Amino acid sequence: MSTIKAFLVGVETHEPDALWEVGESLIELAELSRTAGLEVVGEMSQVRERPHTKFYVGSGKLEELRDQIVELGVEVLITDDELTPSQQRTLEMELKIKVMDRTGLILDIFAGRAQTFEAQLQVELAQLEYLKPRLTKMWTHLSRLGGGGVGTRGPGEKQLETDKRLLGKRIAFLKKDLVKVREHRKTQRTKRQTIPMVTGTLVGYTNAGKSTLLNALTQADVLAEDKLFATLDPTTRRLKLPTNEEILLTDTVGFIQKLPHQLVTSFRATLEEVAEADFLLHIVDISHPKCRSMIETARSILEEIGAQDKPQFYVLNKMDLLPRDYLPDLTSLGITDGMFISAIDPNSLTQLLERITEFLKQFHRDFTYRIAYSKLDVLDLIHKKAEIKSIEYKQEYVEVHAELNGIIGEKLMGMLYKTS
Ligand SMILES: Nc1nc2c(ncn2[C@@H]2O[C@H](COP(=O)(O)OP(=O)(O)OP(=O)(O)O)[C@@H](O)[C@H]2O)c(=O)[nH]1
Ligand SMILES: [Mg+2]
Repeated sequence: MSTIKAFLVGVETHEPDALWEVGESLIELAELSRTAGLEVVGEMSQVRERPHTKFYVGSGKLEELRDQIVELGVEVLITDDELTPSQQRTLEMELKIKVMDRTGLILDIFAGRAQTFEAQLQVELAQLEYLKPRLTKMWTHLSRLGGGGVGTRGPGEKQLETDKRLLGKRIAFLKKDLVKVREHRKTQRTKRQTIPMVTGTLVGYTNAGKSTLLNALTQADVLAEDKLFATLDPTTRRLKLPTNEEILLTDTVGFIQKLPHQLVTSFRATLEEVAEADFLLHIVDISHPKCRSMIETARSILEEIGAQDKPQFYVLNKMDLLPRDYLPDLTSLGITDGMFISAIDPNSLTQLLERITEFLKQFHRDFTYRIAYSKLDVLDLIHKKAEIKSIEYKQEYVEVHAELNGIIGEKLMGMLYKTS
């Protein structure tokens, strides 16, 4: 099978506190390209104050690019930043090959990965939103390539009107469908919550090992592989802690720098699950040279979805790949609660469970319940969820002093005094 030859190009701007240098960002772009099935044959970068408004790179670099494209037989050029529709069109006209940007590439990977109906709708919506402003340009572009006059209302122009209308219709249709799917999921989630449980979400940079960890902890059967964005759809599994308490853990889509805003918008519902969890397990590939930037990127995405203040426990994964006797300093990474593990080492998993239990204990509180004899089912739940300090059987009710997670404690209280 012959693969498509891709050439990568990036621009380094002089932002004072940039997290990613262009070289590192291009390494990641190469991984994304391979994930999308492309063969990377070369790359080039340029330091500029900002990307060139017409060509993304300067005109001198453009000439170099032209030479490289011929020499290496490049079929597609991929830029490390999102291009404006007109930059993309101009580059295609100048270089006479297909030009894609980082956003288009990520959308492509997502499209190939979406498994559930909801994820498929979300990806298609993001793709169409991305395409919408480009459609106009595409047609003028094509009519120009075909030698047709620009500015006259030729067949291309009419076609464009039709396509734009169809696109608008499809977008509206997808949005409606998504509302329905989400309502259904919300009902499912509420159902799940009838037995109160603490919920945690695995978050972190793509390829950090989130799915591997969920699989190892809960024998879930989630696809984990050495590719970016292996997971798109959230998966929730029960996890039993050493105290016998059961919690719910959700694995979800990974983060990346320059995450396309179209995806953040259309995946908002998936990301909201992150925001609704009681706590986060932030997974980091600690063996990665850019782990510090990955942590910062994940933090800023968490902020964007309003989850920055959730209690967070850091799981510093892949310690087996670190040099012997070397552990990075956690305080310099801004981490207070965290632990080094290797998701492929069962011993470190046992220790991790103990640490998670300990971490969750900080949210424990003392509760006093007075339980009418007609509500003994709640007493049953308290037995399962709490450490019982004392229990007294009085004439009218059972009085229980117990220590348990504050969120669960409140939920149980609600069940007890619900009038219906
Ligand atoms: N050496 C080593 N490899 C690991 C460890 N944990 C995960 N991996 C590997 O890292 C790769 C990525 O793991 P995943 O679990 O798919 O990562 P993820 O965070 O779910 O990634 P996305 O779904 O893409 O966001 C896989 O090839 C795993 O086998 C570890 O502790 N040590
Ligand atoms: Mg995954």
